[in-house]
This record gives sequence, structure tokens and C-alpha cells, in this order.
Amino acid sequence: MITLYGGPTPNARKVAIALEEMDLSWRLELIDILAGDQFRPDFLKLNPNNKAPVIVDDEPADGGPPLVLSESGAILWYLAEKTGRFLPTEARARAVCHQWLMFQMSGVGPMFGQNAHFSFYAKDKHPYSIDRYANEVTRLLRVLDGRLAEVPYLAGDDYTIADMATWPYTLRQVELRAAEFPNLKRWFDRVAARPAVQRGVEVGRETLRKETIEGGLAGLSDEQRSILFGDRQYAVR
Ligand SMILES: N[C@@H](CCC(=O)N[C@@H](CS)C(=O)NCC(=O)O)C(=O)O
Repeated sequence: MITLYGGPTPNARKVAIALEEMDLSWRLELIDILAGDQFRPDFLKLNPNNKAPVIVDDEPADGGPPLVLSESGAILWYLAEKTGRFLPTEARARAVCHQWLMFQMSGVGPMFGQNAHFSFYAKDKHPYSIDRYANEVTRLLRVLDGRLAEVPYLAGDDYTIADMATWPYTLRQVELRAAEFPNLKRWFDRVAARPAVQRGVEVGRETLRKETIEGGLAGLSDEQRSILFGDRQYAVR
């Protein structure tokens, strides 16, 4: 059994989608990051970086003690190796898959996150920061759209963990800007049609708050700001 610690956030959704795609037996341990669950001592033991997702695999392939893993890209890679699925075996194709996985982890994830921070969550609206990350988002969307003009999936002909990593991050952008990125939109719909994706994206849906982007952004409370970006986030533990 695998336990996924997370909630309705893009990074946890990647993992829920992978667990569903790979037909693994798993359960959710909800981590509500707007309530500060990521600072609970039991969670910090699993990930001192106070970020979800984390998985605990009770039955790792080496027969050793339960494996605790954080960082969504590393988790996807681990699960793909564990099951032998959604990661090409041939060296060249595998390298390309890793390239697009890293593109998501180092580019799409952080830049889309900063864009949301400065455009929506920051109390002070700082034009330079807003422009910087909005421009990065547009640039990265263009790169994705260009790639998907050439191939059906990010790694090439086959659907892989690179698609699972990227898809949850494009939900909002595709909703707003589908006409600008037609190849991305075609890929988005192809991935969205997968039953495992439809199940995975629902992870912790019942706790999705109006304060978050997908919930319509009613604005964070001061307490939530402190948890995510202020005193509680930066407290010495
Ligand atoms: N690089 C990490 C990022 C994880 C991350 O930023 N998780 C967010 C939710 S999407 C979180 O747990 N935030 C809680 C916090 O910052 O306190 C990954 O890919 O897993």
C-alpha cells in the first residue's frame, strides 16, 4: 500500500494521477496546506521541507523498510520504475522523457507558482514581479505549444510521467488561453480524457477552497498568508 500525503494542489495531483494510471493500491492522507498541516511534527518527519506531496511505500521493491519520498518529480520517476510503466526503456527516449520532466520541475512548476504568487496572492502588487512571471508563463506555454505541434505527448509518441507532471499545471492556463495555444489545448484534452487522470485530479477535491486559484480566488486570510508566505512559513522549527 502507498500513502499519498497531499491535497488538491498541482504537485499532489501529479502523483494521484500516476498512482491511478499505474493501478497501484493507495490511500490519501490529507494535508491541508491552508490550515498548516505541513508543519505538523509527524509530517515534518516525513518531509522537513514542509511541502506536499510525500509518499510512503510500505512495499518497496527491495523488500526493505517503508520508503518515504518527497519531490513530485522524484516520486513520479520512482513509481514509473517500480511499475515499469510510463517511462521509456530505450535510452534515447528515456532521456527525452527526463528532459521534459525536468522542464516541468524546474521551469513550469516554479514559474507558474511565482506568477500565481505575485499576480494573485501577494498583497502588494509589484508591477515588475507581476510582469516578470507572467512573461515567463507565456514563454513556457509557447515552448510547450511548439513541442506539442510536433509530437502527441511531451516525450514523443507515448504518454509518460512527463505529461502527468505537466498536465495539472496547465488546467488554469488552458481554461483562460486555449485559443492562443491550440496544440497545448489538443494535448490537454487528450490527457484529460483518460479515466485515471479524471480520478487523480479529484484528490482531496472536497477541501478545495475558494481562496485558491481553481476555487475562484476569493483571497487569502491573514492566517493563510502567514502559513504560506509569512511568519508561520519561516518560523524556526
Ligand atoms: N518541488 C516540490 C514542490 C512542492 C510544493 O510546493 N508543494 C506545495 C503545494 S503544491 C506545498 O506543499 N506548499 C506548502 C507550503 O509551502 O508550506 C514538488 O514538486 O513536490
